[in-house]
Amino acid sequence: MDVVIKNGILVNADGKAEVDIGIEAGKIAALGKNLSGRKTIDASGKYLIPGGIDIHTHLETVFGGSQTADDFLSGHLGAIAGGTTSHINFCFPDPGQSLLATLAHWQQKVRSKSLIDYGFHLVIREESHLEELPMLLEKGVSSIKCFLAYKDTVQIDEELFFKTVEKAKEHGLLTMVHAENGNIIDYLVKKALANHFISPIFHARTRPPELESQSIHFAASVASMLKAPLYIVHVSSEKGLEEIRRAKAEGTDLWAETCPQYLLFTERDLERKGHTPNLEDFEGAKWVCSPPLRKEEDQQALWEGLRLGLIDVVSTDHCSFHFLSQKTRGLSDFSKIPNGVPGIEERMALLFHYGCKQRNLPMERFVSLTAETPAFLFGLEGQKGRLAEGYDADVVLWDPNKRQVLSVDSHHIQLDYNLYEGFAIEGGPDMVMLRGKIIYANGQFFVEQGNGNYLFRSSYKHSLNHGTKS
Ligand code: DUC
Ligand code: ZN
Ligand code: ZN
Ligand code: ZN
Repeated sequence: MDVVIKNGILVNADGKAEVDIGIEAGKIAALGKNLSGRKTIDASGKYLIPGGIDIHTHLETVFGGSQTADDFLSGHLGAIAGGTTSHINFCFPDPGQSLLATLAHWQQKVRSKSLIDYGFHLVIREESHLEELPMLLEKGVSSIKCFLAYKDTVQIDEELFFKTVEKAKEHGLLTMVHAENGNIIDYLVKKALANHFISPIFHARTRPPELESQSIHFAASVASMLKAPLYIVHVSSEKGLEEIRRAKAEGTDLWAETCPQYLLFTERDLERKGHTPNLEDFEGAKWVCSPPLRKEEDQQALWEGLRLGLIDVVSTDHCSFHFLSQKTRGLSDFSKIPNGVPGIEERMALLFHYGCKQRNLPMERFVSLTAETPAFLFGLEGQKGRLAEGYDADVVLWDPNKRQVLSVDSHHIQLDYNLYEGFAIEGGPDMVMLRGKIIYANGQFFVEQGNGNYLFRSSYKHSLNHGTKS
């Protein structure tokens, strides 16, 4: 073996084991006792988990007219420092641009910067995109995304959504949906502004949870009618989760995601007072994302949903905008605050601390939510998301007792604030390995730009036929 990792507790979604990991040519070559190799790593007192997979990121993206603060390079630095070794980013076609041209453009953008492995979901914006769905699997793209919100920009109508889910199924693609009723949100926003309600809290007040649950209900009904698979991104509310529960109980092939911000903040954070001169009342803009942050009962319902398996994936929706130079575009109009929050760096540690440590979320479930189920759904089964023979040796040596105080002063992403500033948590990666190579250890990076591989993904059907999940 090239490398053997000894004395750790290996965790997969289906169990834990005290075994050595033997690595050869970037792959896991053996799991067992008393393996020997040219190099040995001691993992005493640590967990060995599969590298995190964040399947919901917006790096190097123009969204709502603003360029995200993080490009692929800074986003990947943050990802690595947090134990994430693969991600899938959204590619938005420009109006009139084809899906294949969009994909080529994004592959070009990331290539020279990448530190970790990356894939792309394509966003469906117009009817002409349907013609290209049969070509996507050949390009290694097994998922597409539809927006039912963001009127007049990326929102599509119900008819195009229906046709997309129908054709995606036919061609082995998984449809993802941002489920909020964009038409009614648009009306509520205009009405609020006409009444001079301009501050960040009105972002939440104009996007009530009913507009999420109604939209999830619609999307799930389409999936049910068509017997097609559907993935609901960033479920934020108890009402939304109720729709997930109902659809799953009826046997719809539906999968749901939530993100750390919905588990750890509430709409009260939109009313925070800050310390920045002249912007004291605008601090809450840092927490503006869509769907918006909700109430404590929603948080509790989401934690319960994680435990019960109603929520299948925790990803981030990492979409970072600087506070001073970007969020302030909405100083006198909350609807102009760029929508998005960071998370790619903190996702794993937050779920570990607030989930595993504070709420007894089993380690197996942590691994399922952060790596194995994302890999399974998004066509990486057999490659990533598990520590098993033949899989890529993406191994994180996770120290359950590592103390961290999250701060803008120590994060690796490129952003002028940290959403979790001052959070004192326990747990984090000591060492991160991507395809058998140590890329991060004890706070130091050992990786060069261009290191990442394009994730050529297969159809979700492949996972259903061969997968380890039932
Ligand atoms: N919501 C956000 O907050 N940012 C990016 C996209 C989205 O749907
Ligand atoms: Zn979204
Ligand atoms: Zn309903
Ligand atoms: Zn998103």
